[in-house]
Amino acid sequence: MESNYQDRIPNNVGLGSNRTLQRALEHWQPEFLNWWHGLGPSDFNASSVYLRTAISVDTKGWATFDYVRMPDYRWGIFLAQQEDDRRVGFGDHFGQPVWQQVPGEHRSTLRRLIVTQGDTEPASVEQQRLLGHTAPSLYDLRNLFQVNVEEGRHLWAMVYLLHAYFGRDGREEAEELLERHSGDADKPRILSTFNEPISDWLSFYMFTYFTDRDGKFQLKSLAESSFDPLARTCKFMLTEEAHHMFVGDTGIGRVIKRTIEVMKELGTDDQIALRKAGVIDLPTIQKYLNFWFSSSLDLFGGDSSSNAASYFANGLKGRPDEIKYEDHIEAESSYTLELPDGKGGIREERIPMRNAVNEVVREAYVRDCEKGMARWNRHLEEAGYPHRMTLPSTRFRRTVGSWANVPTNPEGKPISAEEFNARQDEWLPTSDDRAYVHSVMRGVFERGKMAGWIAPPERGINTQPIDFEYIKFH
Ligand code: BYC
Ligand code: FE
Ligand code: FE
Repeated sequence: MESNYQDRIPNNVGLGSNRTLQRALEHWQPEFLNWWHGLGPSDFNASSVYLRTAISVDTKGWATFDYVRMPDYRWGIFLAQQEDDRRVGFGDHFGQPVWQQVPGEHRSTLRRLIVTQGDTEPASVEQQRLLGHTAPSLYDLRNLFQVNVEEGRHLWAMVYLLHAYFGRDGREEAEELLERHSGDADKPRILSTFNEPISDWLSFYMFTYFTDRDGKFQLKSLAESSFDPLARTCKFMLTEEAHHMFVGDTGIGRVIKRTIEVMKELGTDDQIALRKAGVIDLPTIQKYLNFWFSSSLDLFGGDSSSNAASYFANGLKGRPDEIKYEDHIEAESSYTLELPDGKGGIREERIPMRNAVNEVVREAYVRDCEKGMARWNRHLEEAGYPHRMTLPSTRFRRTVGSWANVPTNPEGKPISAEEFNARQDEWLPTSDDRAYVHSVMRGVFERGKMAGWIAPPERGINTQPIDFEYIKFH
């Protein structure tokens, strides 16, 4: 299908030839813009931002860079190219042709998966809406807004599916995606992490590293779906996701790098001295990491899940990179879970592999998270410091699954609730830590200047220099 960039809603789905759908989406568009103005980035809507925009899906030319006012961003509907003769890749229908329409018996389940995915996208924009005021540089401010407009586009992607394939129910769900709000007492966002405030840039980098990475794994799982339009939508979304995780990965790396520089200058790792010098000490960074990693682990769902088993059996949602697995049916296979034994120890239990899909995906996620650790720890090693950043155990501070509300230490050893309460200030950000981190967050809006708590990036965006005018204020 041709990309049509001139339409009011840029798309490669032939929207112009489906008047009913086009009209429905054109009706939703002002509601989206209304939401953007009310709950999107605060105050910077008149500024020109050096942004990339998706204009087509071919590998070379999908993005163009230009100055754009965010409300004028061309939020479009783009699906990856349809594969010829694509077949169901896993589960009970393995090998059958994929579906171009929603099978009646899977309608409500698919709708729920799409709504859950769609709900996270505007949620993250809401969570990040005030961060612009405290951006450490124009480069970072631009990256924040790039992430925000693309999460807005991801919402469009899910809303397109709801409108195009789910009739009136779908249209109602699309409205509700703009009615639930992050942290709202009455109508919160669906998944836990998306109701946590992101009120400082250290949290933003942790979120883009850990939570956008959940996005990567969930999108990869949905990209395997037998419902082909969903698979193609998610495949294209993944190309945008890489930059979001890059922002987190390099952001955390730059914070650590700056702290090391000041540790060297001062010849100390003393927290009080480092805080006096305006940088974020390593134990505080580790606490933020513990918080966002453990929260993001919950997003994979229960470790033993009959939902996950039926998604897999029915071909609705698979495993990332399904092709790498030997057995695509998994009807006979099993998986060993480590569970709390209720007496302060750990016991093993074998469960059917299909019920363990959430856990299998979570494991792959943890391995992916470790890559950043290795990069950040290289900075520490090269600087000659023994300190290392570590991922806490997947049992630590969980609120979903078998380990939910089982107190453990960061190494995953079950401990008493008293011990957890007594020691949690060593493991998770305290109100003092948060107050300190907030105190160093002050907007730096001069070209090429960088806040004192973070090192400059190694290079700019799209081969531009680091001191490029990434934002023009008006
Ligand atoms: N918070 O059977 P279970 C992204 C619910 S991030 C609250 O284990 P299942 C992005 C669960 O819904 C990717 N509730 O669940 C990143 C279920 O509810 P019901 C988002 C939770 O279904 C950054 C119940 O607990 N995409 O794109 O196997 C910026 C039983 O659980 C939570 C998706 O999530 C939680 N953390 O797995 C922007 C993909 N966890 O049925 C964007 C779509 C579980 O009892 N969603 N529950 O009412 C799914 O595939 C699944 O819904 C889940 C849960 C993987 C989330
Ligand atoms: Fe997204
Ligand atoms: Fe993202």
